Amino acid sequence: MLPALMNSTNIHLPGSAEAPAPLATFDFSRRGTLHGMAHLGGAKEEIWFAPGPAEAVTLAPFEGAQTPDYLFLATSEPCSDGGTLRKLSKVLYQALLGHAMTHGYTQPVRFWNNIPDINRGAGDQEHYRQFCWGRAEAFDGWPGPMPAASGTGSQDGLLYIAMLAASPRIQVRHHENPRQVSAFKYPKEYGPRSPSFARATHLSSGNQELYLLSGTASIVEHRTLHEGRLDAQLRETRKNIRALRDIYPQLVPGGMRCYLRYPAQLADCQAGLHAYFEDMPDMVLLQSDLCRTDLLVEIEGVCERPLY
Ligand code: 3EB
Repeated sequence: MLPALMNSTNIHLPGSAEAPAPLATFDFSRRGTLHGMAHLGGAKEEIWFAPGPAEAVTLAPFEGAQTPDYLFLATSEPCSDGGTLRKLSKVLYQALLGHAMTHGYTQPVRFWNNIPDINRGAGDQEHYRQFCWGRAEAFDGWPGPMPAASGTGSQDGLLYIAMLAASPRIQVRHHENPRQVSAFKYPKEYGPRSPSFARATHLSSGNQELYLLSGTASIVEHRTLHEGRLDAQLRETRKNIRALRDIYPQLVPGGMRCYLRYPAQLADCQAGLHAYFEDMPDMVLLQSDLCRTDLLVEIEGVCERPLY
């Protein structure tokens, strides 16, 4: 592969026949990357393209871009305690869902959440649980289905939330994982309100399609398996990803990300990725805390049509 191509993962959203335009860029070098050593032949940034034209959008406090088919909005807000996190998550999600509807992008298709000090706080005060509570309150008034998402940590005191939403022209299907209880049906032991997301979301338009996999970890039914064992968690995660991929067996992995909790486990993680994810050679590896303290690793990404 050409070195120039390896610095960036390009993801193509389905839509009209117009030429692709950049809709959203995730710059990993600015958000907790494990520097050069962490990359498995992967990329320093991930660029999402959609059929154009694209124009910049500001809907305070969100910034992003829109094309005829898609709206991308994101914001980073300082937030240091659990109670504020719950309120802020509710307000931001309500605003995002509102903007999507008002501007005609009536189908949210993916959220990305970076939660500051995600595991701080005891019991239901834990930041992740407070975030889930506020997010669930926002979805209480939402008639539509919940889309794919990832929920990972941030270390800079900022709550980052991004939304990708699609126009009614795009066909959107949400999927659950037969090996797992739906996150929105997790029992109360994981928090007062369960996480609001689908395991995967499939987009199609004409003969184009893209399959978005939520953050996927070593969870079977609703329990974390293989506590403290990175290799076994990676193997279980592969089984969960395989179960999602089996719904669209014609698609192959495109841009994939792997979040690793402990940088000291980098070499073990790379060995596991090579062993169990050999068909995902361009995976980006990022250090991040995860939503359950017993999770060591989480993988998300997209599946796309094979090039040939
Ligand atoms: C899980 O399966 C792992 O709260 O948005 C994965 C993807 C996870 C998304 C979220 C959380 C979220 O429960 C954690």
